Amino acid sequence: MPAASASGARSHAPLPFLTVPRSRAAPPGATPPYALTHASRRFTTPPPGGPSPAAKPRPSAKMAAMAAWRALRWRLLRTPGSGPARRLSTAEFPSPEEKPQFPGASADFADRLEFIQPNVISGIPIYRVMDRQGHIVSPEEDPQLPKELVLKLYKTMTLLNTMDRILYESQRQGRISFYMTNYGEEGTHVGSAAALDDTDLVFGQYREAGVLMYRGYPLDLFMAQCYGNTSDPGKGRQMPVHYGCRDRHFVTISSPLATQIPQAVGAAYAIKRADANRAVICYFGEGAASEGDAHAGFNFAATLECPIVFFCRNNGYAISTPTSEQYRGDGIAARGPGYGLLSIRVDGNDVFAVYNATKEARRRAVAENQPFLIEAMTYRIGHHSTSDDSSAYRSVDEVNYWDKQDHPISRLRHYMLNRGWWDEEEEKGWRKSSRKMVMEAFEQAERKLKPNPQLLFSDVYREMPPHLRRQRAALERHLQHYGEHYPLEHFEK
Ligand SMILES: Cc1ncc(C[n+]2csc(CCOP(=O)(O)OP(=O)(O)O)c2C)c(N)n1
Ligand SMILES: [Mg+2]
Repeated sequence: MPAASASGARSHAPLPFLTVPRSRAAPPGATPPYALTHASRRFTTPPPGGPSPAAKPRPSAKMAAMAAWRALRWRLLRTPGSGPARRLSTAEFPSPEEKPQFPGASADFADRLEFIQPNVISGIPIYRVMDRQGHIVSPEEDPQLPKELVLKLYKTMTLLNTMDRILYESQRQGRISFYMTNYGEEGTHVGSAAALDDTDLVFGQYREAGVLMYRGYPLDLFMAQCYGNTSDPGKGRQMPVHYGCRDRHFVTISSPLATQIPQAVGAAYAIKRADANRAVICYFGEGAASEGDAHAGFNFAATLECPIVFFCRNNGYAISTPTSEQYRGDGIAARGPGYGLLSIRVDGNDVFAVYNATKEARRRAVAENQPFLIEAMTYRIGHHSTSDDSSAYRSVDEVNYWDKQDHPISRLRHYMLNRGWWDEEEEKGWRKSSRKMVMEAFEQAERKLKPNPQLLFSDVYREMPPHLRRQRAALERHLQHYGEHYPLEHFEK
């Protein structure tokens, strides 16, 4: 049984990450191991102490050149930073004539024409800790989190759900311009956020509000951002849900898909160079994983050996495109080994499975400077955004299944009820008080003024360039002439 510490952390049995070989190091103290014998024209390991002078063959010029090349190559491969990460050993390549020597692959020759099946890695299992009724499946995987922490997970997940309902409705009533709900994906946010250190740097896509909420971002600021009011740190210049918070190490969301991936890798590389004992976590949807930036990010993270956890939320859809039309391989986890990433697939609706996988990936990413890929399987219960109507491309029955039978919040609630940590009364009380908190923040945000429109032009350049000054003056003139057509009374003067 794993031991639980006071903080709730525990020592893990190794999780089933799909492994990829890192440097296959030569044995310590190894010397260029090849000696040429005349008879076989094969390279063999010299006996300890080296071959006797009498036994030494007289190599031809060509063979001597080959031997010299081998020795040089061996030295190069043993020099850190030179050549591929792979190291050759005599055991692997006893015969240069029969074994491939290409620097780009570690493989044998094949003498039959055979194409590799696309799904060599297929049906990657989905790691889980809890079943749908909230029972722990195998006790050795139970993270044994203390009650207070489990309550925090549950309260964050449900608070996020309540905030989503209210902001979604307020968009429908025309009070805010846009919104994206997180319904059904609360377990991926909160399970992963709980497994991170507070100073680990988060790069999100846009559907990870629960990560920021878990870090204590106040409801007032969520609302201020969505309303674009004077309390919004972004001064109303971003669409709703584009949160960001320097103090909580959460990089501001940007809409173009996957741009966060190479940025996150760059940040992880900087962290590695600073030896900062921190990790970067980069969230993205399975749809964003089809972007070129995802490839670039994965490959740079692997080759530069960066302390980063790639966290893919595979929620079944990229707007209206189902996963069945997005890829032909086995999801996103199957891509990991191809890039050299340690990879795992988890049940994203099982908050403990997400927690365990992220905790271990984060620990090893920092300790070993290597990137990890987690594919969290989940389901987007809401429409993609308020600009989408998902009834056009999926059935109500499909959505109902996830909402009623496989929801991360009800699974955790079952667990808490099973343990006697929660009851119906507490549930009712919490639902009521959390709704009140959200409503208060919402009403306050709505009452506040919007930022002065002139702020549209600031904060990009230290000194405003002439073209922006001209545009700012043009806006001012426009509002002087036509101001009565705008709700200027709602804007700060
Ligand atoms: C580069 C780019 N292309 C297209 C879009 C439009 N777009 C916004 S979200 C989205 C779907 C993304 O799906 P996924 O990554 O699976 O995330 P999910 O919405 O499912 O959480 C698309 C195509 C965009 N924002 N950026
Ligand atoms: Mg998706």
